[in-house]
Amino acid sequence: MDKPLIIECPVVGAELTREMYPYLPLTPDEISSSAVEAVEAGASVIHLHVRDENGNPSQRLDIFEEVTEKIRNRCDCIIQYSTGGAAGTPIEERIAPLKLKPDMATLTMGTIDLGEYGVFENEDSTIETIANAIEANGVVPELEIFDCGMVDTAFRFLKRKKIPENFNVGFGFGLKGGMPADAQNIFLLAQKFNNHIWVASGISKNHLPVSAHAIALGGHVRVGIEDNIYFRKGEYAKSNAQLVSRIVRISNELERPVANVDEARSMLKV
Ligand code: KMH
Ligand code: ZN
Repeated sequence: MDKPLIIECPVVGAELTREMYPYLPLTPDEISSSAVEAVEAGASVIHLHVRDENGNPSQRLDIFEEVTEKIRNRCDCIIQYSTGGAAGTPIEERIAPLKLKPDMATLTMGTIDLGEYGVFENEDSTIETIANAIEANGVVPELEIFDCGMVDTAFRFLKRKKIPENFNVGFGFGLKGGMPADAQNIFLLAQKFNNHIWVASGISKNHLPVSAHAIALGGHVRVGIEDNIYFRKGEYAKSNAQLVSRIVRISNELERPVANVDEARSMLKV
């Protein structure tokens, strides 16, 4: 396949702690360095969460600004802010960093019960508020789909023209409380969104099979510590770059080129 593979890297997320994963980047220097290494390894999109001085998840604009600047000073890449934050983050905080006008931002298409991490609430009114803030700031959304009900919500919003015209789609397979990472689910969603750029992530042990399917089917891959902390069973990944490098190798073996940042920009229209 000739279509270049976009690799998206979620470098830190909101849920992990150092106790759960010893190499977790937490400070602005650590998060930005991990992002730059991931870009050097082949990622073109960085999905960004930030942490406060205590290592807790935060949607503070000043920290997003600091981390973004530190990344931009060292490399060119597409930066996608999280508008999810952590489960329970108030809506005003979730949309606050959009004022910085990142290239992209996430827009989750429904509620999901993440078990011990809490209920990540996205009722219709929340989705609409975030979609409006994304549009008002000229940001490109990635519609996040974690279960099949969210497909219905996405199409309802699209039909009502509540989503900016230019968007891409992110599928998360194998989240606790979400859709299983079965091949038929990947095929189903790939077909549903075959007119759009779709990026698939297999959570934790689902990472490799989901990524291989996405590469083969003409989709794109999200790979990083937010979604999977293991390189192989029982062995932590040392870094985001280590995980990204493996996807680059697999894609090369499958004779699919990896997109550079300029190619990803033109494919995503950001
Ligand atoms: N941390 C999850 C509750 C996003 O970044 O938009 C939400 C999340 C999705 O990570
Ligand atoms: Zn996230």
